[in-house]
Amino acid sequence: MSIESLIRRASSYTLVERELYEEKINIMVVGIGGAGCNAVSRMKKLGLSVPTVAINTDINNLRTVEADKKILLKKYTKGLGSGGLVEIGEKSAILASKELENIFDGIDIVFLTTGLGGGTGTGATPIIAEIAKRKGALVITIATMPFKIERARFIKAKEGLKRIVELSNTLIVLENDKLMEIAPNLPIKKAFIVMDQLISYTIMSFVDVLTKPSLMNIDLEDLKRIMKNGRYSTILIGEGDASDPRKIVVDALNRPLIMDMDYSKASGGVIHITTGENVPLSAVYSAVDAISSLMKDNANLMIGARIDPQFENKMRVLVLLTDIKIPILGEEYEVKSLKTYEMERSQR
Ligand SMILES: Nc1nc2c(ncn2[C@@H]2O[C@H](COP(=O)(O)OP(=O)(O)OP(=O)(O)O)[C@@H](O)[C@H]2O)c(=O)[nH]1
Ligand SMILES: [Mg+2]
Repeated sequence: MSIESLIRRASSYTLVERELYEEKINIMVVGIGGAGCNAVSRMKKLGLSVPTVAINTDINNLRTVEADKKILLKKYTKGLGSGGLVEIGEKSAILASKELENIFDGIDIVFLTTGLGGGTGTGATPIIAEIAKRKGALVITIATMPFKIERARFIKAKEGLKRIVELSNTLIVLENDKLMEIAPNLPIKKAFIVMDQLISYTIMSFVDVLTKPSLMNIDLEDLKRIMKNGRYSTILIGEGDASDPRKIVVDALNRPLIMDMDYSKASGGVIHITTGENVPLSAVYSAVDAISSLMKDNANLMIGARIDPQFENKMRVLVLLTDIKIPILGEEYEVKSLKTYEMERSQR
Protein backbone atom coordinates (compact mmCIF):
# COMPACT_ATOMS: atom_id res chain seq x y z
CA MET A 1 0.00 0.00 0.00
CA SER A 2 1.41 3.37 -0.94
CA ILE A 3 2.07 6.00 1.67
CA GLU A 4 -0.29 8.33 -0.23
CA SER A 5 -3.17 5.92 0.15
CA LEU A 6 -2.41 5.50 3.88
CA ILE A 7 -2.59 9.27 4.27
CA ARG A 8 -5.82 9.42 2.26
CA ARG A 9 -7.40 6.77 4.45
CA ALA A 10 -6.24 8.43 7.66
CA SER A 11 -7.90 11.70 6.69
CA SER A 12 -11.25 9.98 6.35
CA TYR A 13 -11.17 8.54 9.89
CA THR A 14 -13.01 10.22 12.72
CA LEU A 15 -11.80 10.03 16.30
CA VAL A 16 -13.38 7.42 18.51
CA GLU A 17 -14.21 9.18 21.77
CA ARG A 18 -14.38 5.91 23.65
CA GLU A 19 -10.66 5.39 23.28
CA LEU A 20 -9.95 8.75 24.75
CA TYR A 21 -9.02 9.22 28.30
CA GLU A 22 -10.87 10.95 31.08
CA GLU A 23 -9.61 11.57 34.57
CA LYS A 24 -11.34 12.78 37.71
CA ILE A 25 -9.17 15.30 39.47
CA ASN A 26 -10.14 17.32 42.52
CA ILE A 27 -9.15 20.93 42.08
CA MET A 28 -9.61 23.85 44.45
CA VAL A 29 -8.96 27.58 44.24
CA VAL A 30 -7.95 29.34 47.45
CA GLY A 31 -7.71 33.13 47.86
CA ILE A 32 -5.49 34.44 50.64
CA GLY A 33 -5.56 38.00 52.08
CA GLY A 34 -7.64 40.91 50.78
CA ALA A 35 -6.47 40.90 47.15
CA GLY A 36 -6.53 37.07 46.93
CA CYS A 37 -10.05 36.81 48.40
CA ASN A 38 -11.32 39.63 46.18
CA ALA A 39 -9.87 37.86 43.15
CA VAL A 40 -11.58 34.57 44.07
CA SER A 41 -14.85 36.36 44.67
CA ARG A 42 -14.70 38.18 41.32
CA MET A 43 -13.66 35.00 39.50
CA LYS A 44 -16.68 33.24 40.96
CA LYS A 45 -18.86 36.00 39.58
CA LEU A 46 -17.10 35.61 36.22
CA GLY A 47 -18.14 31.95 36.19
CA LEU A 48 -15.17 30.02 37.63
CA SER A 49 -16.62 26.59 38.23
CA VAL A 50 -13.99 25.17 40.63
CA PRO A 51 -14.69 24.99 44.42
CA THR A 52 -13.35 28.10 46.15
CA VAL A 53 -12.07 28.99 49.62
CA ALA A 54 -11.38 32.50 50.93
CA ILE A 55 -8.87 32.86 53.77
CA ASN A 56 -8.15 36.12 55.57
CA THR A 57 -7.33 37.64 58.97
CA ASP A 58 -9.83 40.39 58.26
CA ILE A 59 -13.46 39.64 59.04
CA ASN A 60 -14.77 42.73 57.23
CA ASN A 61 -13.19 41.61 53.97
CA LEU A 62 -14.45 38.04 54.38
CA ARG A 63 -18.00 39.31 54.91
CA THR A 64 -17.98 40.98 51.52
CA VAL A 65 -16.46 38.20 49.41
CA GLU A 66 -18.16 35.29 47.70
CA ALA A 67 -16.61 31.84 48.14
CA ASP A 68 -17.83 28.30 48.79
CA LYS A 69 -15.97 28.29 52.09
CA LYS A 70 -14.50 31.09 54.19
CA ILE A 71 -11.83 30.74 56.84
CA LEU A 72 -11.10 33.55 59.27
CA LEU A 73 -7.59 33.33 60.74
CA LYS A 74 -8.66 34.75 64.06
CA LYS A 75 -6.56 33.13 66.78
CA TYR A 76 -3.90 35.82 66.71
CA THR A 77 -5.69 38.74 65.11
CA LYS A 78 -9.24 38.51 66.54
CA GLY A 79 -10.39 39.02 62.95
CA LEU A 80 -9.04 42.56 62.74
CA GLY A 81 -6.40 41.98 60.06
CA SER A 82 -2.64 41.76 60.29
CA GLY A 83 -1.92 45.50 60.26
CA GLY A 84 0.39 44.90 57.32
CA LEU A 85 2.74 42.70 59.36
CA VAL A 86 3.98 39.62 57.52
CA GLU A 87 4.92 37.86 60.79
CA ILE A 88 1.31 38.16 61.95
CA GLY A 89 0.00 36.76 58.68
CA GLU A 90 2.41 33.87 59.03
CA LYS A 91 1.67 33.19 62.68
CA SER A 92 -2.11 33.35 62.17
CA ALA A 93 -1.86 30.67 59.50
CA ILE A 94 0.37 28.49 61.67
CA LEU A 95 -2.13 28.72 64.53
CA ALA A 96 -4.90 27.62 62.16
CA SER A 97 -2.88 24.70 60.71
CA LYS A 98 -5.37 22.02 61.76
CA GLU A 99 -8.33 23.77 60.19
CA LEU A 100 -6.32 24.54 57.07
CA GLU A 101 -5.17 20.95 56.74
CA ASN A 102 -8.77 19.75 56.63
CA ILE A 103 -9.69 21.81 53.58
CA PHE A 104 -7.11 19.95 51.49
CA ASP A 105 -8.54 16.47 52.19
CA GLY A 106 -8.66 14.60 48.88
CA ILE A 107 -7.53 17.63 46.84
CA ASP A 108 -5.13 16.88 43.96
CA ILE A 109 -4.37 20.37 42.74
CA VAL A 110 -4.70 23.64 44.58
CA PHE A 111 -4.39 27.09 43.06
CA LEU A 112 -3.43 29.70 45.65
CA THR A 113 -4.18 33.29 44.62
CA THR A 114 -2.76 36.12 46.61
CA GLY A 115 -1.69 39.77 46.39
CA LEU A 116 1.76 40.19 47.87
CA GLY A 117 2.75 43.27 49.86
CA GLY A 118 0.32 43.16 52.81
CA GLY A 119 0.67 41.07 55.96
CA THR A 120 -1.83 38.27 55.39
CA GLY A 121 -1.22 37.27 51.78
CA THR A 122 2.56 37.60 52.07
CA GLY A 123 2.83 35.84 55.44
CA ALA A 124 0.13 33.18 55.24
CA THR A 125 0.56 32.00 51.64
CA PRO A 126 3.89 30.17 52.17
CA ILE A 127 2.43 28.38 55.22
CA ILE A 128 -0.72 27.39 53.35
CA ALA A 129 1.35 26.21 50.36
CA GLU A 130 3.39 24.06 52.69
CA ILE A 131 0.32 22.56 54.37
CA ALA A 132 -1.33 21.77 51.02
CA LYS A 133 1.87 20.19 49.73
CA ARG A 134 2.20 18.03 52.84
CA LYS A 135 -1.34 16.82 52.25
CA GLY A 136 -0.18 15.62 48.83
CA ALA A 137 -1.66 18.35 46.63
CA LEU A 138 0.16 19.92 43.74
CA VAL A 139 0.42 23.61 44.61
CA ILE A 140 0.18 26.25 41.90
CA THR A 141 0.53 29.76 43.28
CA ILE A 142 -0.68 32.77 41.33
CA ALA A 143 0.69 35.85 43.06
CA THR A 144 0.47 39.53 42.17
CA MET A 145 3.27 41.96 42.95
CA PRO A 146 2.16 45.33 44.35
CA PHE A 147 2.83 48.60 42.55
CA LYS A 148 6.49 49.60 42.88
CA ILE A 149 5.38 52.98 44.24
CA GLU A 150 4.07 51.13 47.29
CA ARG A 151 7.79 50.99 48.23
CA ALA A 152 8.09 49.04 51.51
CA ARG A 153 5.25 46.78 50.41
CA PHE A 154 7.14 45.96 47.24
CA ILE A 155 10.24 44.96 49.23
CA LYS A 156 8.11 42.83 51.55
CA ALA A 157 6.47 41.25 48.52
CA LYS A 158 9.86 40.23 47.11
CA GLU A 159 10.79 38.53 50.38
CA GLY A 160 7.45 36.74 50.40
CA LEU A 161 7.92 35.68 46.81
CA LYS A 162 11.21 33.96 47.65
CA ARG A 163 9.44 31.80 50.21
CA ILE A 164 6.50 31.11 47.97
CA VAL A 165 8.84 30.03 45.17
CA GLU A 166 10.41 27.51 47.51
CA LEU A 167 7.15 26.10 48.81
CA SER A 168 4.97 25.92 45.70
CA ASN A 169 5.25 23.39 42.90
CA THR A 170 4.84 26.06 40.33
CA LEU A 171 4.35 29.78 40.27
CA ILE A 172 2.77 32.45 38.10
CA VAL A 173 3.58 36.04 39.02
CA LEU A 174 1.59 38.98 37.75
CA GLU A 175 2.59 42.59 38.23
CA ASN A 176 0.22 45.37 39.17
CA ASP A 177 2.65 47.79 37.51
CA LYS A 178 1.96 46.12 34.18
CA LEU A 179 -1.70 47.06 34.58
CA MET A 180 -0.48 50.66 34.28
CA GLU A 181 1.03 49.78 30.91
CA ILE A 182 -2.03 48.14 29.44
CA ALA A 183 -4.99 49.77 31.17
CA PRO A 184 -3.92 53.09 32.75
CA ASN A 185 -7.28 54.72 32.17
CA LEU A 186 -9.51 52.04 33.64
CA PRO A 187 -10.94 52.61 37.12
CA ILE A 188 -8.84 50.60 39.58
CA LYS A 189 -11.51 47.99 40.29
CA LYS A 190 -11.98 47.33 36.59
CA ALA A 191 -8.22 47.13 36.08
CA PHE A 192 -8.07 44.43 38.74
CA ILE A 193 -10.86 42.59 36.90
CA VAL A 194 -8.58 42.47 33.83
CA MET A 195 -6.11 40.60 35.99
CA ASP A 196 -8.75 38.34 37.53
CA GLN A 197 -9.86 37.33 34.06
CA LEU A 198 -6.35 36.27 33.16
CA ILE A 199 -6.04 34.28 36.39
CA SER A 200 -9.39 32.67 35.81
CA TYR A 201 -8.52 31.83 32.19
CA THR A 202 -5.21 30.27 33.28
CA ILE A 203 -6.92 28.14 35.90
CA MET A 204 -9.68 27.00 33.56
CA SER A 205 -7.26 26.18 30.73
CA PHE A 206 -5.15 24.13 33.10
CA VAL A 207 -8.22 22.31 34.40
CA ASP A 208 -9.23 21.53 30.78
CA VAL A 209 -5.82 20.05 30.02
CA LEU A 210 -6.03 17.68 32.95
CA THR A 211 -9.65 16.71 32.96
CA LYS A 212 -10.98 16.73 29.42
CA PRO A 213 -10.52 13.68 27.21
CA SER A 214 -7.23 14.00 25.37
CA LEU A 215 -5.67 12.55 22.28
CA MET A 216 -2.21 12.65 23.82
CA ASN A 217 -2.76 12.66 27.51
CA ILE A 218 -0.89 14.43 30.27
CA ASP A 219 -1.88 13.20 33.69
CA LEU A 220 -1.35 14.36 37.22
CA GLU A 221 1.53 11.96 37.83
CA ASP A 222 3.38 13.30 34.77
CA LEU A 223 2.98 16.82 36.06
CA LYS A 224 4.15 15.89 39.54
CA ARG A 225 7.22 14.17 38.16
CA ILE A 226 8.15 17.09 35.92
CA MET A 227 7.61 19.69 38.62
CA LYS A 228 9.64 17.68 41.14
CA ASN A 229 12.60 17.37 38.80
CA GLY A 230 12.87 21.09 38.09
CA ARG A 231 13.50 23.81 40.65
CA TYR A 232 11.22 26.64 39.65
CA SER A 233 8.53 26.40 37.08
CA THR A 234 5.90 28.57 35.52
CA ILE A 235 2.87 28.23 33.24
CA LEU A 236 2.29 30.25 30.08
CA ILE A 237 -0.71 30.25 27.77
CA GLY A 238 -1.23 31.57 24.26
CA GLU A 239 -4.19 31.31 21.94
CA GLY A 240 -4.77 32.35 18.35
CA ASP A 241 -5.06 31.47 14.70
CA ALA A 242 -3.72 27.95 13.99
CA SER A 243 -2.11 29.21 10.78
CA ASP A 244 0.55 31.02 12.83
CA PRO A 245 1.59 28.74 15.71
CA ARG A 246 4.87 30.58 16.31
CA LYS A 247 3.01 33.79 17.02
CA ILE A 248 0.84 31.97 19.56
CA VAL A 249 3.97 30.75 21.34
CA VAL A 250 5.61 34.20 21.26
CA ASP A 251 2.40 35.73 22.65
CA ALA A 252 2.34 33.13 25.42
CA LEU A 253 5.92 33.96 26.38
CA ASN A 254 5.28 37.71 26.32
CA ARG A 255 1.87 37.73 27.86
CA PRO A 256 0.99 41.11 29.31
CA LEU A 257 0.76 41.34 33.12
CA ILE A 258 3.07 38.37 33.67
CA MET A 259 6.38 39.12 35.34
CA ASP A 260 9.48 38.72 33.18
CA MET A 261 11.21 35.40 33.62
CA ASP A 262 14.25 33.86 31.97
CA TYR A 263 13.37 30.67 30.12
CA SER A 264 16.73 30.06 28.50
CA LYS A 265 17.90 27.56 31.13
CA ALA A 266 14.62 25.63 31.12
CA SER A 267 15.47 21.96 31.38
CA GLY A 268 12.06 20.43 31.05
CA GLY A 269 8.43 21.05 30.59
CA VAL A 270 5.06 20.22 29.24
CA ILE A 271 3.44 21.62 26.17
CA HIS A 272 -0.22 20.99 25.64
CA ILE A 273 -2.02 21.92 22.47
CA THR A 274 -5.75 22.24 22.03
CA THR A 275 -6.83 22.59 18.45
CA GLY A 276 -9.48 21.78 15.87
CA GLU A 277 -9.83 18.48 14.09
CA ASN A 278 -8.48 19.72 10.78
CA VAL A 279 -5.43 21.59 11.99
CA PRO A 280 -2.41 19.90 10.36
CA LEU A 281 0.38 18.11 12.17
CA SER A 282 2.85 20.67 10.83
CA ALA A 283 1.11 23.44 12.82
CA VAL A 284 1.39 21.42 16.02
CA TYR A 285 5.01 20.61 15.22
CA SER A 286 5.81 24.23 14.63
CA ALA A 287 4.35 25.28 18.03
CA VAL A 288 6.35 22.61 19.83
CA ASP A 289 9.47 23.54 17.90
CA ALA A 290 9.09 27.21 18.89
CA ILE A 291 9.11 26.20 22.56
CA SER A 292 11.82 23.57 22.39
CA SER A 293 14.20 25.89 20.55
CA LEU A 294 14.17 28.05 23.68
CA MET A 295 15.25 25.24 25.92
CA LYS A 296 18.48 23.40 26.61
CA ASP A 297 19.48 20.80 23.99
CA ASN A 298 18.88 17.91 26.37
CA ALA A 299 15.62 19.33 27.76
CA ASN A 300 12.89 16.90 28.54
CA LEU A 301 9.71 18.09 26.84
CA MET A 302 6.46 16.24 27.15
CA ILE A 303 3.73 16.82 24.61
CA GLY A 304 -0.02 16.56 25.06
CA ALA A 305 -2.82 17.35 22.65
CA ARG A 306 -6.56 17.58 22.62
CA ILE A 307 -8.96 18.01 19.74
CA ASP A 308 -11.82 20.36 20.49
CA PRO A 309 -14.42 21.30 17.86
CA GLN A 310 -14.62 24.78 19.40
CA PHE A 311 -11.03 25.33 18.25
CA GLU A 312 -11.67 24.98 14.54
CA ASN A 313 -8.68 26.71 12.85
CA LYS A 314 -7.63 27.96 16.28
CA MET A 315 -5.00 26.74 18.67
CA ARG A 316 -4.35 27.12 22.37
CA VAL A 317 -0.88 26.37 23.64
CA LEU A 318 -0.28 25.82 27.34
CA VAL A 319 3.33 25.54 28.38
CA LEU A 320 4.80 24.60 31.71
CA LEU A 321 8.52 25.24 31.86
CA THR A 322 10.80 24.07 34.68
CA ASP A 323 14.14 25.49 35.80
CA ILE A 324 13.32 29.02 34.87
CA LYS A 325 15.03 32.01 36.46
CA ILE A 326 13.23 34.87 38.15
CA PRO A 327 15.30 38.02 37.48
CA ILE A 328 13.47 40.18 40.01
CA LEU A 329 14.79 37.97 42.81
CA GLY A 330 18.38 38.49 41.61
CA GLU A 331 20.83 35.99 40.19
CA GLU A 332 22.21 35.10 43.60
CA TYR A 333 19.06 34.60 45.59
CA GLU A 334 19.47 32.00 48.19
CA VAL A 335 17.98 28.62 47.48
CA LYS A 336 16.80 27.23 50.77
CA SER A 337 15.54 23.79 51.50
CA LEU A 338 12.26 23.38 53.31
CA LYS A 339 14.23 22.17 56.35
CA THR A 340 16.40 25.30 56.51
CA TYR A 341 13.33 27.43 56.14
CA GLU A 342 11.60 25.62 59.02
CA MET A 343 14.67 25.89 61.22
CA GLU A 344 14.89 29.62 60.61
CA ARG A 345 11.26 30.03 61.44
CA SER A 346 11.56 28.14 64.71
CA GLN A 347 14.47 30.39 65.73
CA ARG A 348 12.57 33.60 65.07
N1 LIG B 1 -4.36 42.51 41.61
C1 LIG B 1 -4.90 43.01 42.71
N2 LIG B 1 -4.09 43.57 43.61
C2 LIG B 1 -4.65 44.10 44.73
C3 LIG B 1 -6.04 44.08 44.98
N3 LIG B 1 -6.26 44.68 46.19
C4 LIG B 1 -5.06 45.04 46.66
N4 LIG B 1 -4.09 44.71 45.79
C5 LIG B 1 -2.62 44.77 45.92
O1 LIG B 1 -2.28 43.70 46.81
C6 LIG B 1 -1.37 44.13 47.82
C7 LIG B 1 -1.72 43.41 49.11
O2 LIG B 1 -2.89 43.96 49.65
P1 LIG B 1 -3.96 43.11 50.48
O3 LIG B 1 -4.31 41.88 49.76
O4 LIG B 1 -5.07 44.03 50.80
O5 LIG B 1 -3.14 42.72 51.76
P2 LIG B 1 -3.46 41.51 52.77
O6 LIG B 1 -2.82 40.27 52.27
O7 LIG B 1 -4.93 41.45 53.03
O8 LIG B 1 -2.66 41.94 54.06
P3 LIG B 1 -3.13 42.79 55.34
O9 LIG B 1 -4.36 43.56 54.95
O10 LIG B 1 -1.95 43.65 55.60
O11 LIG B 1 -3.38 41.78 56.38
C8 LIG B 1 -1.54 45.64 47.84
O12 LIG B 1 -0.30 46.20 48.16
C9 LIG B 1 -2.02 46.02 46.45
O13 LIG B 1 -0.92 46.33 45.62
C10 LIG B 1 -6.88 43.47 44.01
O14 LIG B 1 -8.09 43.38 44.15
N5 LIG B 1 -6.25 42.94 42.90
MG1 LIG C 1 -6.13 42.77 54.20
